[in-house]
Amino acid sequence: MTATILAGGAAENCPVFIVFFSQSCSTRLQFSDYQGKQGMDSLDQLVIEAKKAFTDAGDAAELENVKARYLGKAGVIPAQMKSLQQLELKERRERGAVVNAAKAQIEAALTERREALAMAEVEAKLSAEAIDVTLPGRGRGRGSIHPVMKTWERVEKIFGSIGFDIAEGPELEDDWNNFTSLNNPENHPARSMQDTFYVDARDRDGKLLLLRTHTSPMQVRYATGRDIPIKVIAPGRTYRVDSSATHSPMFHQFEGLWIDEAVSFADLKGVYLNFVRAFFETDDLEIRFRPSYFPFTEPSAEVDIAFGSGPLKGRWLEVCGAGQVHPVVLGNMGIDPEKHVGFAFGSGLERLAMLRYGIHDLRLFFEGDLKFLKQFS
Ligand code: 2NL
Repeated sequence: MTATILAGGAAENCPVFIVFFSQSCSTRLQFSDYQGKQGMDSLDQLVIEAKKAFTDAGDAAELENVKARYLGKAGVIPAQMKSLQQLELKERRERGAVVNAAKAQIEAALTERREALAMAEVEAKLSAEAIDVTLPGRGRGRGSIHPVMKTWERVEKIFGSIGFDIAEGPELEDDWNNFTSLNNPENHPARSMQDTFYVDARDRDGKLLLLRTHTSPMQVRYATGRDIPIKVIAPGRTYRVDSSATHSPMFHQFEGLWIDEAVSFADLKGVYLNFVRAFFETDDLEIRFRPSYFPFTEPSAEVDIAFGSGPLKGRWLEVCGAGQVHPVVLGNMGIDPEKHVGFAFGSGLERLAMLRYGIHDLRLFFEGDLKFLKQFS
């Protein structure tokens, strides 16, 4: 317990030292301290000291504690009052008046301090809650179209401009539309659980439903029972059990299908070259076909492009798989392969977006990072 001298008689006519024992309010001031010859002086001293103690109280709770020392039942003023009983009537009157005056002064100081603290509290609250009405609003921020969706829209616009219709279809597919109609053998690895997301539900043949692994089923659905010519593109989400720096389990493709009486590879080349030139906004671009294999086309090709300028200048970039629609597939769509021919192709929308915007990491498309996305607003 520390003893603190709160008020001391620096002047020689003021011999009273008042000692407080710290905080806990166990402080006891002996009323005799304020008695005797220097009665008047020591009561004046008491008032000064009480005023200082009130001023030092930092909040309302502390102030009430301090008040108890002076005005509380066991406080100095009631003790002084009690001591009056020992005095003669005349002296008691005089002394009583002095004690009452001191009490009134202490009470006034207490009231003043209470009001000051209350005011300070209100002011602190007001400034803490202050609203700067001149600050600009936070706003809601403006969204923007995802680069893959921008690419999707661009593809639809370009093919729309040369007379292609746009097919739609479900992402949850059945075996026929996703695999069997497209001449995928029963034991083809694409059908395995390792490559395809199967769903715990079956179609009418008892076969498991699946998340479509390519956009072809939209074209199968579109072409089946439709009059020739057929000229359509099918953009959409596709799913494969694959996740790495270069593969996402969900990605986007678009496919094209053109069936008529005499549609050739030359038409395929013309259509695709027109598309890439429009898409990349340059005619300084070459295209080449390499032999390939798909179960749904025969013959099949990979399509590469090469820019004549820019950062990718001169590099052959694979952008598309294509081919003449397999006669079995035409038959499965209800089209007579003896009368009609045509081509189909498919490209990845992420791949095209990466080439167009110079994006080097596929994962950026799926992370939702605003720093990335805002660049396309
Ligand atoms: C690729 C390869 C291709 C097709 C998709 C197709 C659709 C029907 C009939 C025949 Cl309905 N073929 N689509 C044909 C060849 C290739 O895509 O690598 N895509 C990213």
